[in-house]
Amino acid sequence: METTRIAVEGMTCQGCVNSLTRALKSTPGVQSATVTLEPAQASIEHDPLAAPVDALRAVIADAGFEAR
Ligand SMILES: [Cu+2]
Repeated sequence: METTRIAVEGMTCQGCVNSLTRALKSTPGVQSATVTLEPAQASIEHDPLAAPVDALRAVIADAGFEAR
């Protein structure tokens, strides 16, 4: 497992935090995900082979936010 922190733009409320958390946690290879508004970021514990960083960034984009 590896922990990756990604800055996320576009989240405005707890609803955004919750939906992104759900999207990340339902991604195969992701063990846990903690999303916060302040600072606006996602901290993700993941298997880098099953869920590489590029895939995590794609999940964030698909959820409607911008990975920085
Ligand atoms: Cu929101």
